[in-house]
Amino acid sequence: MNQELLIYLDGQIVPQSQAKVSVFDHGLLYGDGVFEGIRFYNGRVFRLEEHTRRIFDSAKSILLTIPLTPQELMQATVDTIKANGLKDGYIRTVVTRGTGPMGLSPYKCPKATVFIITASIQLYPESAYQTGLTMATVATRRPRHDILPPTVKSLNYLNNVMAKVEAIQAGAEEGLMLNDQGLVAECTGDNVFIVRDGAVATPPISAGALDGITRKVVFEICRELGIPIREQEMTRHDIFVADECFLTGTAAEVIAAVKLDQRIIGDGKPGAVTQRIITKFRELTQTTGTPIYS
Ligand code: PXG
Repeated sequence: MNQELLIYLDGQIVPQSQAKVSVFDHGLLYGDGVFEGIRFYNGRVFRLEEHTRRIFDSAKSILLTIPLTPQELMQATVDTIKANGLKDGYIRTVVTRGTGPMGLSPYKCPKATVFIITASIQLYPESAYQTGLTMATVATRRPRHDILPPTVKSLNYLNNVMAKVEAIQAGAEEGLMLNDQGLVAECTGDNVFIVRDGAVATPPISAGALDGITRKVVFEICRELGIPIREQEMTRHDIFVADECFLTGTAAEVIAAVKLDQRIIGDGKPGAVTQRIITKFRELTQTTGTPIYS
């Protein structure tokens, strides 16, 4: 029998079967809320401060008050992992607008709902890291900043979900998303990078990418390894003709992408620069982060 997970819900740690939110919660009724996906490795939460900062930034952008300080939210996160006795896994922190009457107005929702799920995570099989992923460009575009800001990690993920559906229907593992200009923005839940002539490039946030935490870590790694890295506007063509391509995200970590729309990228295998970055990334995840059991 599966042991019940313990969940943080509005200040208490409760068994999964009791972790319920109202059908009147505006997070459910309108997708009105924000979230984070975080990982912990080897007893340490990876980049907890950065994820916490980002959820507070997302909340500020949508005028949502998180009823905890950043410090309290970080403590609640660590406490939830501890309660479950986990060493490696995934965290989903969600802050919704809370319960209120029908109607869009958030001003009638007196208090945000906060919950934190910590669970073990099904990784991509190691073989996916050895062979790389295939991608298809999807018809669904990343929304403009004046439509649904792609920088806000909100509960409104239908754009990404539909893009993922298209990618799967096209027989690919990931969907490449363009912005309204036809420039590369990102994938459905990952940032995208290319390598050409030894230099790494990724689209700017303004192109419709989430300001990914893993993306930031890759900038740090490249600077440390002396690999040139820059933000650059990018078209599908730039990916077709790249020497290497890789994706970054909390769930996917750093993973090569070897095909886009039936064009083989480079020699069709994870490239040397990608491999160096993956090695360094794994070292960081295993040795740095906020200790859970100290
Ligand atoms: N772009 C989008 C649209 C994302 O949702 C990333 C890029 C990568 O950002 P980070 O900060 O994780 O490097 C994300 C992150 C899931 C899941 O359950 C999705 C994400 C993170 C964790 C889990 O599919 N998205």
